[in-house]
Amino acid sequence: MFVTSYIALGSNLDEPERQLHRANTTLKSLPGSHFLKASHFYRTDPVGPVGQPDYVNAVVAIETVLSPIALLDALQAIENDHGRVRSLRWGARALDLDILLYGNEIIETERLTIPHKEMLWRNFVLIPLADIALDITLPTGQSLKNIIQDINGNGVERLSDCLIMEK
Ligand code: A4P
Ligand code: MG
Repeated sequence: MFVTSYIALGSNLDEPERQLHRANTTLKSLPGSHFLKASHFYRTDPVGPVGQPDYVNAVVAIETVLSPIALLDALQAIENDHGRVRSLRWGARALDLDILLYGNEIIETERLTIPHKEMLWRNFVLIPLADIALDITLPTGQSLKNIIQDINGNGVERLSDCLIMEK
């Protein structure tokens, strides 16, 4: 059975916009999955260690038959393919792919926390998510419309002019 999942993309190294375009292309051929929508791209102020470059962030929606762990494995393989080196927590990276939501599931395991643990207070996640999923309700029962009302857009600047809508 297909489950809709939202994936956050972030990059602040090695031409971030190109990293995100390339990641979108790869996500379009993810096994057992259909690519549904992609948000605009946003230039965002870095959160975490100071002195790192600005990020480019986006969110995509897919539907997939992959289990949450199989999806995480596939996303980490894509990150590795983009030359991602895991070092400092929240440090600079060529590509970060986080699973924000997986259907209506709440998951708390060693390798996975879904909904993503930081998503509710990160404007660089919520603003692109709202581009493509403004009407969703989170597994916690909160509507994205309500959550987004309390979010300011400081440090988040839209880069691209057109949404990529597929299917
Ligand atoms: N993990 C648990 N839950 C998930 C999930 N829902 N999706 C585990 C993906 N992974 C999940 O992640 C560490 C481990 O988290 C994984 O092995 C997986 O089992 P990681 O990507 O290797 O390390 P990380 O990204 O450095 O850590 P973390 O805590 O995931 O960082 P974040 O939250 O991704 O933050 N500022 C701006 N403006 N834009 C950004 O995109 N991103 C970060 C990274 C910091 N500052 C930023 C941005
Ligand atoms: Mg991550």
